[in-house]
Amino acid sequence: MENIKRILEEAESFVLATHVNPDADGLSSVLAMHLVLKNRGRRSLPLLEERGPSFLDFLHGFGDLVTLEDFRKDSFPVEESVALVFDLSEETRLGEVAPVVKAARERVILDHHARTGEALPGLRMVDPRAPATALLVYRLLRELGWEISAEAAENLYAGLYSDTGGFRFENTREEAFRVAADLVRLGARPAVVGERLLENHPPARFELMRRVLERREILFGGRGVLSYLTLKDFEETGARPAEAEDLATFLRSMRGVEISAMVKELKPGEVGVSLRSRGRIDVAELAASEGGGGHVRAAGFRKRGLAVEEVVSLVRRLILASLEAEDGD
Ligand SMILES: [Mn+2]
Repeated sequence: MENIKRILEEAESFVLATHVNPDADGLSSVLAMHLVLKNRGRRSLPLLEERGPSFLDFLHGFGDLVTLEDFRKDSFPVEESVALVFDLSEETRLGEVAPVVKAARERVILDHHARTGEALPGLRMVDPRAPATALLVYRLLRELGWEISAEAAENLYAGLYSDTGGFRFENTREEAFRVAADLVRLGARPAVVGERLLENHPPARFELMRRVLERREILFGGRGVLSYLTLKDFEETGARPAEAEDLATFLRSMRGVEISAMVKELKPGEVGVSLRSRGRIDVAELAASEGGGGHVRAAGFRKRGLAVEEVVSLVRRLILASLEAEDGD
């Protein structure tokens, strides 16, 4: 911690990065730190592989994000900078941004995931018990005694709110509420963040939901549920697969469901599967048996070279087998 504090206090310029397909926690951590650094007169480059997702465009500083495509190497002293990396520990999760992060003179990694792959080299502030990386950013800023503006506070609140599922997941402990209260005191607006995160879906998503509901298959007397989307669905609705991201969670929300699955055709020859459980069935184990991974309640895997219907059959068998096994316990 002392090393990390010293580096942050001494460095003049910073490259900020998060994982590919950034979520509210990763992006809010980047942008909160970016605003704080700017306020302190430091140079900060919040760098993304691609344009940030539009559903997060309410985060303060969103317009400062730089995509790799727009990044001009000669305009920023990367080799003299410190790279701050948020919400990931593995180099592969950085995607195309990895070479820039590795070119920095030092790296500081803030993360709350249990590491699975090869670690990105650098100083680490990692706490798998922390509900969000945004909370680690808050801890670090408090340790440094740096001012957190209302805008930075609202970003951090959005990350914390999102990764705790609106303060309802098991990772929500006392500290999450204490930090949230302090962020609100500093100027974060819960109603604004809640509305932007929960009630701001593109119309195309509702057409996807209609199709998902129409095709839902109830298994094992309502203890399992399964649905699917094809590339044609995404083409016809104009929605991207990212907009179907949490539909497996949506299916799990039906009373009595213990395990849910969404099968999505991502590109020709590639099908993704999202699995959700209420906790009695370990979907990380199920996903691992198919070469994927995740957590007990949320996991996934990908299949190449199989048609959507074939993957649907495979997932149906997996769900039925896991519910039968659980019945036998
Ligand atoms: Mn996170």
